[in-house]
Amino acid sequence: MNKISLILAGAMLLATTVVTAAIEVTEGDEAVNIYESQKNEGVVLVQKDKSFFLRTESGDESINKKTFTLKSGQLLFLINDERRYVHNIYDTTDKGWVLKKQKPSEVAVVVFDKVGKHKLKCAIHPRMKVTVIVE
Ligand SMILES: [Cu+2]
Repeated sequence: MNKISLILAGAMLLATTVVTAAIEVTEGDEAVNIYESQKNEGVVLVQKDKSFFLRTESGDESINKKTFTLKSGQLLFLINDERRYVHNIYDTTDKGWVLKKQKPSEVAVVVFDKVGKHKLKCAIHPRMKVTVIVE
C-alpha cells in the first residue's frame, strides 16, 4: 500500500470512528450493525426517562444504574430509548465528549481501551450520571 492509499484509508476510518484518548466511538448505521450482530457480547446501557438503565441478557432493565463494570476492550452499547429527548454524554474524568448528540432511537458503540474509572454525565440533563469502571 502506498502513502496516498494509506492516508485515504485513514480518512475513511475517521469518517465513522472518532478516537479520543482512551475511548473509541462508533455511531450511525455501522453502530446499529455491530449492535445487531454482537449485542450479546457487550453491555447495553439504555437512556430512558433521563436516567441510565443497564439491560440484562434476559431483556430486563435494572433501575437507575449508577455504577457498572466493563472489561477493557468490551463493547458498550449506548442506546437512546427516549421518545423525544436528545442526550449529550460526556466524560467528566477527562472532559472529553463521548457522544456530542444522541437522538431518540440512536445507537452508539463505545469501547474503553484502558483500565480506569469514567464518570459519565449528560450535558443537557445534569442529573443523568453513571460511573463506568473499566477493569
Ligand atoms: Cu440527557
